[in-house]
Amino acid sequence: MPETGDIDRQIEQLMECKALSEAEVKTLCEHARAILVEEWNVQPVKCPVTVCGDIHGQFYDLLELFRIDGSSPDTNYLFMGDYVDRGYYSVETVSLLVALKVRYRDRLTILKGNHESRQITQVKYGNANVWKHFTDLFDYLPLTALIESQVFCLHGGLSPSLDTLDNIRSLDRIQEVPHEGPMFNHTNGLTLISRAHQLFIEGFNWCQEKNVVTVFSAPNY
Ligand SMILES: [Mn+2]
Repeated sequence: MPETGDIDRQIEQLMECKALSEAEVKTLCEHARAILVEEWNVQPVKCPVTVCGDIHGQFYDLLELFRIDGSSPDTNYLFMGDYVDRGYYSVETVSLLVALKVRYRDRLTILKGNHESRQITQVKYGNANVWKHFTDLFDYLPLTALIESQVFCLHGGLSPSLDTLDNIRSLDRIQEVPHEGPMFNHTNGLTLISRAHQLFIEGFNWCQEKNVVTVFSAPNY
């Protein structure tokens, strides 16, 4: 693991929206991979936690989120994917979240979104090596999280072929999880599914008789 001083300096720099060097990104991604490989397809998360939707490179809206709800690590965060693309600051945004993950692994959970993949991401991160370091790391991001065994969180939705959390636990990690099935909450003793991916101007939307909430955290998208 990195020297605390080094990673703290990097976080400070990233909070000013200044990108890391290629060498720093390489090391950071190596440290992050060692942490993420230990995490689960259904990563357990404890309360209290603030759950966030798509950020899409909107770095200053991410800072605003930290301002409103408390900075990391004082507030625990769960991000449900889509850190990159579309906004101006994809590299800075994903670098900051990964650096925070490396520094405060138990305080921050970062899930995989559909943009965290080689095929989908449009950003080339300024430099082919930096792009490779990040996209190689994305393979290790957990697919879903489970808050206090009750609130199931994921980026998009569920495949109809998945009925239980154990189905997901047994998945090969490098996979997208599409649409959801209505019996899922009841069968798994869940109270709520929380997902991102879909734009709602208000930032969130309830559906399926309040069994599902969509969270979208990129304002003025
Ligand atoms: Mn998405």
